[in-house]
Amino acid sequence: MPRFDVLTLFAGYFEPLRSQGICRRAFDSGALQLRTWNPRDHASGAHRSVDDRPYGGGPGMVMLAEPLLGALRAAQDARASAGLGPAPVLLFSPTGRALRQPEVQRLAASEGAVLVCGRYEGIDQRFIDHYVDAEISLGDFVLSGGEIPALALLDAVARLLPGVLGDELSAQQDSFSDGLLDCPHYTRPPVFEGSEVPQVLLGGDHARIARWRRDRMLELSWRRRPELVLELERAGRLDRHDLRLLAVLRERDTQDPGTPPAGA
Ligand code: 9D3
Repeated sequence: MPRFDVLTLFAGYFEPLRSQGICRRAFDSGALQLRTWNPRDHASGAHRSVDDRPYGGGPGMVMLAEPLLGALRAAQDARASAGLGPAPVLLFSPTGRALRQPEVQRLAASEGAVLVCGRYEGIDQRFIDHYVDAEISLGDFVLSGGEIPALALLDAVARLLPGVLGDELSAQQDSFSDGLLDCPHYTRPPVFEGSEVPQVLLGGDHARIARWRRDRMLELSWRRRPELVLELERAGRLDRHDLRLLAVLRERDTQDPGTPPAGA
């Protein structure tokens, strides 16, 4: 049952999580716990500043290390009082490594973590050097702070918790498809604007359907995210049938260089 302690200047971002959708179910059932901590409550001086101008000059403001440390200590003390062991401290930062599903799976099976949400141009490097275990990014685009990445992580964790999705198969399918993009899906009507549903899906041969889906996952992944396929290949996680299809896809690439997969 993971617990997350979030250091943020904007606790309001996390309220919708408690009141809507999958995450609400996770909180209501006690499968997920969340507490926010505001560095401003640990700031000193008449103005309770949480940021200041950067040494060396330049635009923007930098988050002060001391209020962050005050909030971190309060969070860690509360976790210890709740009988939890030391938790990893994860900072959301555009310079971090992109979040991936294996890390989400590890967190869902753990006691949780302390999540630090940065604002402004960044936070004092000394806080990172002394207290942060890992830096996580959501991808190569610029946000105004770490709150939305933290929400994304919490959502990704919540849907993996037992009893939360209601449909345990969906989470299982994640691990089957682990590492590949999903296949296309179809539902009624059988003909939409002249396009039919692939025949194999209407036939009821479940082994054939499973293989078709796996083939489409591999094919789509090879086109759009070849590095994902190469990763599975290197890890020995493609079966004989996968490898045969991959050989066909590679052959196709050499014959039709019109649409080379990026980076393959
Ligand atoms: C001019 C340099 N900027 C980096 C591109 C500074 C900067 C911009 C935005 C520093 C921090 C931020 C706020 N972003 C986050 O805190 C953040 C983030 C993101 O912007 N993109 C993807 N993932 C993340 S995780 C945290």
